[in-house]
Amino acid sequence: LPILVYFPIHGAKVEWRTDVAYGARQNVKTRTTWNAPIMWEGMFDPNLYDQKHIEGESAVALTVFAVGRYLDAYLKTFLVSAEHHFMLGLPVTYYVFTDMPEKVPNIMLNAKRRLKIIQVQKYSRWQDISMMRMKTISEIIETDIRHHFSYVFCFDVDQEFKGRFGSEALGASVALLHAHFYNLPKEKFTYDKNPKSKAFMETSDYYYHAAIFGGLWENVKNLTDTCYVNIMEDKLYDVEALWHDESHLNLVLLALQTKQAALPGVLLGSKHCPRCLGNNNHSVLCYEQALQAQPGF
Ligand code: 2GW
Ligand code: MN
Repeated sequence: LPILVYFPIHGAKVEWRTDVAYGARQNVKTRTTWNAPIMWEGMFDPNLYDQKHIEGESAVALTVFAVGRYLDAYLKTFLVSAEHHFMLGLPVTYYVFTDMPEKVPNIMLNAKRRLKIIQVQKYSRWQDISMMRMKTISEIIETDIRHHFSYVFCFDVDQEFKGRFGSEALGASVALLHAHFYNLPKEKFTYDKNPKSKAFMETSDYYYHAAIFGGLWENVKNLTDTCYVNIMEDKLYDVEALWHDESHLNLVLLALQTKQAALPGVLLGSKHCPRCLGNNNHSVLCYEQALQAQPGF
């Protein structure tokens, strides 16, 4: 399976073992056209990465949401399998977001690993449960993660680790090629195609799966901020991207790839905004106020 694409930005360097890659498999793209490494199963030497990151004590935060029935259905399997496969040997803290903190299972954790439970509301629409993760992740990076960790990875809970997911994934910005689309022609990619949505895009090189993304906290903060602002901007106009947060993620990764990412904290603004009416005060507060008026949110 395709694993991860790193976006080498901010001058980050990733060591690369092409000898292993070419020995193991032929005809596999290991670089994007903008020169980001594409990491495939079996093409790297885990010891090289582990040596560097265990010595450097690279600390990793993992965010996962288990709201409503997803808690009983998936959380235990996710966490137990992560303890077998995710960043073994490194300090890891799981940030579990749920509406039912008392129901989070008790898991035996390896040394240097912790679990924090944070209560969140349960949005009535599942699309909002999924999309509003962007806001919550941005907030927890700001208030907590950035003070303790260099890296943060954000996961869907309906997943089980079946093999190593280790320090080779510690790139500056990391995204996952969608397993369903990685071998399909671009025309099949399900980007948002509604010009009214902030997630609208025509074409790109890959279709990314929002079930896993991560990197240095600064980059994940920028990414989640931008997605959140675009999601809220859509709400003001009463549109929703085809695949929700995943559509927004794909747009932001395209922007990153072409170095046109919206800067952190830059709000797109709207002269139609009911709060500021285009008087240059447009901020996240506008969205909060507008949303209170939306039924069912
Ligand atoms: C989601 C859909 C339908 C009903 C319930 C939920 C739900 C999601 C829920 O009741 N509780 C909950 O905690 N979630 C969280 O949102 C959970 O962490 C879950 O993994 C995540 C995304 O929902 P999920 O896994 O059902 O969506 P997928 O697997 O169809 O995923 C892709 O598309 C989504 C947007 O439609 C997201 O972008 C997701 O990241 C993608 O993998
Ligand atoms: Mn999922």
